[in-house]
Amino acid sequence: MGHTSLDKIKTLQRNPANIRNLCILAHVDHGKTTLADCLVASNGIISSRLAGKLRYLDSREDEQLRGITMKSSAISLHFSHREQDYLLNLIDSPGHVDFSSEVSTAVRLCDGAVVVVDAVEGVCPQTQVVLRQAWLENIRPVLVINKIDRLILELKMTSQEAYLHLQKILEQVNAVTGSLFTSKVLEERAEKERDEPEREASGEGETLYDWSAGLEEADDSNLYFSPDQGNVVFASAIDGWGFRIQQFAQIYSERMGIRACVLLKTLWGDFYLNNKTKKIIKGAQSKGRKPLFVQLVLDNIWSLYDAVVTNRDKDRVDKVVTSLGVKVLARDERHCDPKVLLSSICSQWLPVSQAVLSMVCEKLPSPLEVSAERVERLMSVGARRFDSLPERTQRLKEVFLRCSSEVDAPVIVFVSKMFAVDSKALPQNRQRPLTQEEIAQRRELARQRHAERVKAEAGPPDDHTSATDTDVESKMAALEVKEQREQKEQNAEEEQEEREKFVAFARVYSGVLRPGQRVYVLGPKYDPAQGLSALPEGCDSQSDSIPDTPHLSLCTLGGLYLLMGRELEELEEVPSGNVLGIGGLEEFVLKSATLSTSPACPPFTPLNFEATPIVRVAIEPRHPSDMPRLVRGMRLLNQADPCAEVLIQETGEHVLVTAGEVHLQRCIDDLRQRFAKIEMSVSKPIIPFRETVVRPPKVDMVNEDLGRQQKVAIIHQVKEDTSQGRSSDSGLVTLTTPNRLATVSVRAIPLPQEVTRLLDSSAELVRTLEQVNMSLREGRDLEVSPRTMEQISELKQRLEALLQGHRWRNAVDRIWAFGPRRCGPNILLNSVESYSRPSLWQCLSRHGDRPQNTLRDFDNSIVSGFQLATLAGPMCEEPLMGVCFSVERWDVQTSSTPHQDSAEDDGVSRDAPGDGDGPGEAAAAGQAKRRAEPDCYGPVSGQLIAATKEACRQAFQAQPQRLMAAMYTCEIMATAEVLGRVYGVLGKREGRVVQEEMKEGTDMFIINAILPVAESFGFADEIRKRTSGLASPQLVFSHWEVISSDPFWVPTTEEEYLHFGEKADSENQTLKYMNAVRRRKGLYVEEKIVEHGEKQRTLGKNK
Ligand SMILES: Nc1nc2c(ncn2[C@@H]2O[C@H](COP(=O)(O)OP(=O)(O)OP(=O)(O)O)[C@@H](O)[C@H]2O)c(=O)[nH]1
Ligand SMILES: [Mg+2]
Repeated sequence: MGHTSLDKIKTLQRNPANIRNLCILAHVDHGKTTLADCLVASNGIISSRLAGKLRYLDSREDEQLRGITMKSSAISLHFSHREQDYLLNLIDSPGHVDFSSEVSTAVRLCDGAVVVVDAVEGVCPQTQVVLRQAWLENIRPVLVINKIDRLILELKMTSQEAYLHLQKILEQVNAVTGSLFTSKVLEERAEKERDEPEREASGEGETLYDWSAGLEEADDSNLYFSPDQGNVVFASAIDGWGFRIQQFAQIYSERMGIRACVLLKTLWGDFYLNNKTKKIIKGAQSKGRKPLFVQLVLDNIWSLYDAVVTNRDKDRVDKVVTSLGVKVLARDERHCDPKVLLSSICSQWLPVSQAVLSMVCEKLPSPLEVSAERVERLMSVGARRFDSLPERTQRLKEVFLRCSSEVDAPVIVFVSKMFAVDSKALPQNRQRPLTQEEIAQRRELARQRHAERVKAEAGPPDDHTSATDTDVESKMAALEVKEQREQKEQNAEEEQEEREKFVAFARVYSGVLRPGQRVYVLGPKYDPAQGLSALPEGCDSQSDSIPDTPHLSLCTLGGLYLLMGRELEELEEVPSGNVLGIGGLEEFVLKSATLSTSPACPPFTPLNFEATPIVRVAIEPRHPSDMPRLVRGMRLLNQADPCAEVLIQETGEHVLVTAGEVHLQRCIDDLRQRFAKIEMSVSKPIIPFRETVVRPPKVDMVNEDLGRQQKVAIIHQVKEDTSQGRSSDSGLVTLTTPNRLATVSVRAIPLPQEVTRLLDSSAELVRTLEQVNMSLREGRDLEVSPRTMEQISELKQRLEALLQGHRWRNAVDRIWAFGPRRCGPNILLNSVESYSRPSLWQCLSRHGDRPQNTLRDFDNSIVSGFQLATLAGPMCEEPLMGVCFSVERWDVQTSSTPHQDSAEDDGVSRDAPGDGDGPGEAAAAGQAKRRAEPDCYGPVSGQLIAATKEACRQAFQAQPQRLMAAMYTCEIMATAEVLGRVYGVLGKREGRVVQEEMKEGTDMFIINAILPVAESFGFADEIRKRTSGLASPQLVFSHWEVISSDPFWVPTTEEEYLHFGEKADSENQTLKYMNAVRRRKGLYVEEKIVEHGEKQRTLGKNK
């Protein structure tokens, strides 16, 4: 097939029934880009000889160097199938975990996905993740089992073994899909039951729970991958072949005279061919016969590989070539690499592009077939219910479903990411080829000139010719001047426009998009109800100005582009159902957005990101004067990457947060070479920690029971004790505000681990709960889906179940707030006896029977103080985690005249222990002034915030403090020989092996391990080096873990003195971590650099 013309694609874009938007998903290195190459080659964009070697869609230099894809990129292909022309908008996605956010951006724009699985490695962690992502976005997957050549050449399996192996892989994939399906069905069933609670409440007798009931009813026939359904391709992308069993069913039905539909049903499965009767019979395995699939399909492929690659048997090759009717070029035949001949034969016999693309056309839905369920899910942001959206918004669902390109259809577009392109790469800036006319004009001039010269040489010129000559000369001169001018203009423009241009990666869901069109940009928090009421009736996106509406702005679209891998082509219009690039949005869209001409359109639900950005580095320019360029560069980077975050920390550092080491490297390269173009220094990765408290230990450092021993000396024993506010033994800290009007007593209690984990994983839900409460307080009812309500009540129940024991009696109802940022894994508990405030869970009770408690004045100040205290702890100003602050006393005096006499016994801590934070000092300074002017403390609320914060910090310090480290999980696949070395590297880096098992059918071991993030830098590289590239781990953030050693530990018992000596200067890992953070943040670090110099010298000599 030749290169498809742009006009052809434009025509195809208008027929949504024949458009397929699809992405290729898989675990890293399973061959997505190689497969994409084969598909691209089928359109003549690259040569089919280079398909698989070029990796055309990996257009970045570092992608080619590292051999992994780092961004998703799209290309539009044309394919003819059953006399119909199809347009395929194909998106290749990366498989490396660090870039899984790129997968999310790709999946959102598609209706279907090609899931690729390596035939040797089978289902890997990212395979599961991408299947889940496809499932969450409601897009239909088809399967390609790739790299089957490895079974033949690498694992040297027989065709029979390969068949069993392939069967197993298929089972694995289906098991993943099955579990996703089951959980969904059960969820729906639970929802249905919730919708009918009344009936059940009045139900006669007891209802028996039969959880499988929903499963039986649900239709799962289309769900699973099965070769006879036509949604599985067996392939080797690198050798260019691939097939569905349909192809073989067709061939053999003609050859053997068996109906194709019968063959189709039996080609994959436990069937064999009885040679005598020529009948297909079940039970191949029990009778020890070759299954049909082996006999009719695999054996052919195996013998081809045998003839061409293994034995290089020329006669047999010739025979095969003739029997298959393929043409082989002589140079392929003579080529020293047998793979060349192989792929030349295979790509004609069973072209992989044909198999995959026909499967895509048949099995993946067109934009017209988008399901109502998917539309509703896209349109209902967060906790909002679809049916609570305004009427006009709900009507848009029809528009979605119709995918209409009519004139009056509103435009709806979703931008899933912004990507940077060199401005020179934009079609309008590209050096365009000369048009035919221009070429003709130039040719004519050159010809004339030549003719003149010849004439001039031949004889003296007469008047006539000289006139022509000058004429031509002047024309040429004019042309040259014009060219020069153009060139100059272009250069000036280039200099000015050297910047990167952003193109939005988007899809049109309805209407027709045109360049220069004006559309609304809807931010993620835009509320259509609010927008509709704010905008006057006749006002639409074409109006010049619109009333100020929150999260809504107007913009004019720049150019529209067809995405062709590395190139962009300009388009005059893009009808509904297509994936495209949009220029001119950089000022309006940060990372993703919804565009529409109708203010009734809701913003689409945010993308599901699987990766948590965790690796952070501080960046500064080499030359301080480059700072503005760095800031601009970082802003651009933030826009260009769906997952990277840039922020300026309180300390003034410019910080870049990325998903992992590879991602970090890519971001830094981008910053250096594209966005900032300056020299800069990058700090070592900043490792995040959390601060927490634990129960006092029962044993000392040498595992002796603390109760039985006498403390020998308490020299270093928490010195601050004396300097603190009224802190009793049990850790209750009481502070009074400087104006002595309010007093709070706070105690810090460690939360049970499960509670912390639950809160950490439910942050989103807690945030929703907070929003609901906020709106209740403001007196309006937020429409929340029953599902969310159910989740909230479930959270409450689980908390109740986890918080047992007398200490936690009624604790869940007494929760005052979560923090930091109102949704973190710390709890503020109301234990003030005289204060019963409205419960956090009041949204759960029905409207009528909500208790009418009111908030005390300054309730919010306590919450704010708590938020501040949990945001940065006293150990090294990292956020807290798993701490409960129980407020046991809170008195507010209403009198506005402060009590002057008792200033001396004021309980406020004056010397806040070593953390030099603002409020403590402010309070001290305040006190000095106080006598002079009684009203100098500022608003009471502010004082109370400071006092609460300080009380929380001191209460925290009164407990045994610990750091929590972020942990990665990683799955390492390694062969038995290198297993020992993998363990060695893991051990050195304080990793723990959780599980180790052998992968069936291979000699690979799969090791599951946990590794602290702090020790992970360079881990992947080290493993790769130590195992000569055989093991390659992928690190995924997993959880937070308390580091058991106490950073403030000093020996106190006799045993400890015996073991560690008085100085106890053995290594304290936690202290090291803590001091490293403090040093980085410019906080005071208590360190003795040299102590007893002579002694150390003697030690050194003796060594
Ligand atoms: N033996 C064999 N190797 C293959 C096949 N397909 C791809 N490969 C090789 O597998 C490696 C990875 O291929 P890619 O296409 O880059 O894999 P990918 O899935 O795009 O990788 P990421 O984009 O980084 O996730 C390359 O070295 C390919 O040559 C195949 O069918 N057989
Ligand atoms: Mg790739």
